[in-house]
Amino acid sequence: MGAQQVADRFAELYGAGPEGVWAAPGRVNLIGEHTDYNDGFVMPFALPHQVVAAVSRRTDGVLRLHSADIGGDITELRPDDLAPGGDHDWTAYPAGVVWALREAGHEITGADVHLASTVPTGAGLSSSAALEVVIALALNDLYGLGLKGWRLARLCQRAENVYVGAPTGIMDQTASACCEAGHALFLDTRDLSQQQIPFDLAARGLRLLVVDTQVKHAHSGGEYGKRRAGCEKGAALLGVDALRDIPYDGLDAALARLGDEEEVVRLVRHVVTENERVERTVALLRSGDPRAIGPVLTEGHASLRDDFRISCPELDLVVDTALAGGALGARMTGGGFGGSAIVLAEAADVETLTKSVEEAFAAAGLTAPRVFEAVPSAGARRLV
Ligand code: GAF
Repeated sequence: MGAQQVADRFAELYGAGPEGVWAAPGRVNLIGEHTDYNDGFVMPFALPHQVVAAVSRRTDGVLRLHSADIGGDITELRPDDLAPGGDHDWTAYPAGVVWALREAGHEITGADVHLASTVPTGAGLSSSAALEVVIALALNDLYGLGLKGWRLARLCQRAENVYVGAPTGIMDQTASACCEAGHALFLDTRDLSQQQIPFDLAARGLRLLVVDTQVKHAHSGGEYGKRRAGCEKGAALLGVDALRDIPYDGLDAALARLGDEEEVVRLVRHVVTENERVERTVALLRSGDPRAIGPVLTEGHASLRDDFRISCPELDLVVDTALAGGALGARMTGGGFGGSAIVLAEAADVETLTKSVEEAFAAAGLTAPRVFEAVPSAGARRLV
């Protein structure tokens, strides 16, 4: 989606060109799932798929929103009237960002916005975080708010948690705001410290495929919140601030203390082992051995499927088919209950693996999956 195209459509809709055009990407999480709201480690990278927004300021307390993907009329809102709760459509994400910025004391007197997105929605690739971040960045630049990186991400997370009502962590917004091309972002969600880890699979003859199962998911539904509440219960029972505080070598002792709290035991085991998998992945990439992360990804899938219980038959089918076809590793990515899986493979095997996953879906009578190669791309930025 070109910046010029989005700017031209903005001019048609609003009668004059925009003050600027911004972009924010979706993400794939390489490893570190459901660790972010436990103060743990995550390792996402940005996709080339992005939300592009043409934006101008207004001074009359009106917020006008239009999306090329949804079509229809311009939605007109008054920032003074915005309040959390209620039924939401896509406009809740940009409106939530305006609400969160104003709540934080920033004076936003209105805006005209036209958006176009190439991030698949409901596919576990953070289309909503990309939408929040692009609006926050545009308003930040236009209104001179001085917000950057994780500060911007925190405001977007607040929009999602409080205004939209989805109890998600900080990973997706930080990924969209802070990722760099050719790198994965090693993020400590406790202090939000970041390290950009070089992640150029193509140079090593490897590919990372994303397989969108087309099973739609949503985080405002109850299951995500239940897992989060279960993790918080585990931390409380173990007397720690967050499950991050349980060291990997203290896991057995911690589980023994949880006794017959079976569900909590499974959740705690996932989070503690997943944090260790992120650290192992970082170490392997640093030592220049990207092939060796394959089995770590696959272990992560087993933990999400068996302990965290957030996979689904379609995601398992992708993982099982890919591994049977010789993939180096595979796992679901994102919040779960549908969405996408990732497959690490030798470049030479990509065609055969893609075909075998497509055939497995057809044989099971499922909607055809969407398969594409994930190339670590740039984070949010101003285009024009
Ligand atoms: C979703 C959430 F938005 C993230 O915060 C994170 O918890 C993820 O699920 C699971 O790792 O994408």
